[in-house]
Amino acid sequence: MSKKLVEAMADLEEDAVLAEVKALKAQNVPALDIIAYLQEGMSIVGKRFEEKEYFLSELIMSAEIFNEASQLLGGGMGGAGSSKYGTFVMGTIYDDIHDIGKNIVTTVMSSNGFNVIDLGVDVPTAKYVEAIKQYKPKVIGISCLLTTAFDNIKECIQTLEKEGLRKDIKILIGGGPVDEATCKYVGADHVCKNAQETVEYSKKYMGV
Ligand code: B12
Repeated sequence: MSKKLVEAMADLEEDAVLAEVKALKAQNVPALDIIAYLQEGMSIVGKRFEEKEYFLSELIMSAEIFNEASQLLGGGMGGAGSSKYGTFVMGTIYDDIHDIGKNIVTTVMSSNGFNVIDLGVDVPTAKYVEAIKQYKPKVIGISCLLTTAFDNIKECIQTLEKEGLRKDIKILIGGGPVDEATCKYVGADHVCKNAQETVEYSKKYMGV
């Protein structure tokens, strides 16, 4: 556990974060472990924002530092792998523009051999419907960081059911505040806490 990296991320100490990421990388610490430390630091940023110790400017800064740090990891998270498994359609639900976690998951899924279709952020239900008809994915992912957007996921999944598109696909959800109760509430199949879990679940489901 790199307490130093978690704390530097939480305190928004950009230089210290980048130096620690470089040091961990030099020690061959796996990129996904480094991401997990950064993610933990980001949860502390979130808590401080909730407690009004941080404001929107700090949230924006945290996103910039996180993105810079993950660029240092670059190839470590895997580049575009050859797609030997099924298709995975991924997006952030409408009204939500958080995309750091979504981008990590799509990068890691792609480098693990899935054909990834990234629909971006603030994705309306119609775009999921269109993508499922066009790409026929086996698994779809919906990212959501805002509790106020949980009902949007529910609406999206209900629409997929009405359109007859739900039965052959598994729907994964993820993002900071999403948990088992959310999963049940919105009618998804599974909640994943990180990218590796998403890869493992998808491989298992697709019989890989
Ligand atoms: C950075 C950040 C921002 C940045 C986002 C930049 C960007 N490009 O994404 C900016 C500044 C834009 C932002 C804006 C806002 N934010 Co904000 N933000 C955060 C923060 C601090 C970190 C999120 C993050 O990137 N974490 C790091 C990544 C790596 O983790 P992750 O997203 O959880 O992803 C991992 C897993 O969850 C999983 N995963 C993620 N998605 C998926 C999807 C699938 C399918 C699967 C399988 C797995 C998976 O894999 C990922 C990798 O391990 C969180 C705090 C938190 N605890 O999450 C608040 C937080 C999410 N934000 C919050 C709020 C309130 C807002 C604003 C409303 C603030 C405002 N007043 O304007 C706006 C909303 C804008 C909008 N309409 O979306 C609240 C939400 C509270 C709530 N109850 O809903 C939080 C929780 C902070 C807090 N504690 O108050 N935010």
